[in-house]
Amino acid sequence: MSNLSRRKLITTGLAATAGASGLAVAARLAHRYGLIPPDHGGIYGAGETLTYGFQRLLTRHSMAREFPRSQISKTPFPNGDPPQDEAFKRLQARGFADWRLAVDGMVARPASFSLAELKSYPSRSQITHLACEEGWSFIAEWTGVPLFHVLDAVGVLPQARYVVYFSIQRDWWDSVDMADALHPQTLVTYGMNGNELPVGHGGPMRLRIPRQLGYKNVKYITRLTVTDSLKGFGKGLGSASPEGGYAWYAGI
Ligand SMILES: Nc1nc2c(c(=O)[nH]1)N[C@H]1C(S)=C(S)[C@@H](COP(=O)(O)O)O[C@H]1N2
Ligand SMILES: [Mo]
Repeated sequence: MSNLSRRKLITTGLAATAGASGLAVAARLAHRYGLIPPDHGGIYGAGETLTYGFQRLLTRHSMAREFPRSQISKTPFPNGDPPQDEAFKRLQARGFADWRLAVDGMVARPASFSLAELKSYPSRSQITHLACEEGWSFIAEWTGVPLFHVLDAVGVLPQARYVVYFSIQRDWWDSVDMADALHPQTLVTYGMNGNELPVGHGGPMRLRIPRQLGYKNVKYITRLTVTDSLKGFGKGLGSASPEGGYAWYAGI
């Protein structure tokens, strides 16, 4: 494939998946994280900046496979029990109307989002595979807001390098680098197979990151922190998982 047609394919493919508003956001983020060619604003302009930024993201970390609807698993397997405490049950009884996703750290405008607010953002649905490190997996349709939209809403500062995410289950927290955080398939997910995300699968919201193993897909997320260093979190290994012997980076 010639460079030109490859570029066209990537740009149109992303336009189709991310949508026009997604591309505008991506252009801003590409600029912010240095994903811009040295000649930007020259003869190439904004379109070239976007292509370069996305090519860097894509070559570092390409798109996870998406499946046709016919491949959706009949019996998805929830791993682990949902939170059993009273606080969670009260939130659940009110349809998670009081659930908040707080976003703080290296951001211009720390904020906290309700489920309804996140649902009002542009959404993306994708049929992808969730693979547990223990050897089982399933395919489901996941719906949510791309994490890059949430990050754009709070204004990530230029020195940011990671996004740390925390669950209401205190043992579960993890982090990704900015390339994964801005990846178009990384979703704050609130829907599954056309319904609300079931509590067994992390409802009301979980991170879906289909290019990494199941355990990076933390359920019941309540807080995101943007940071330039992972040293101050837990044992400084970037996640609870390496503390138990699992890799921080679980790319597939
Ligand atoms: N909060 C929380 N997140 C979690 C887990 C968990 O027990 N609690 N299990 C992880 C593991 S090991 C896997 S494989 C996937 C399983 O996702 P599922 O329950 O939707 O099948 O969720 C991950 N995220
Ligand atoms: Mo897992």
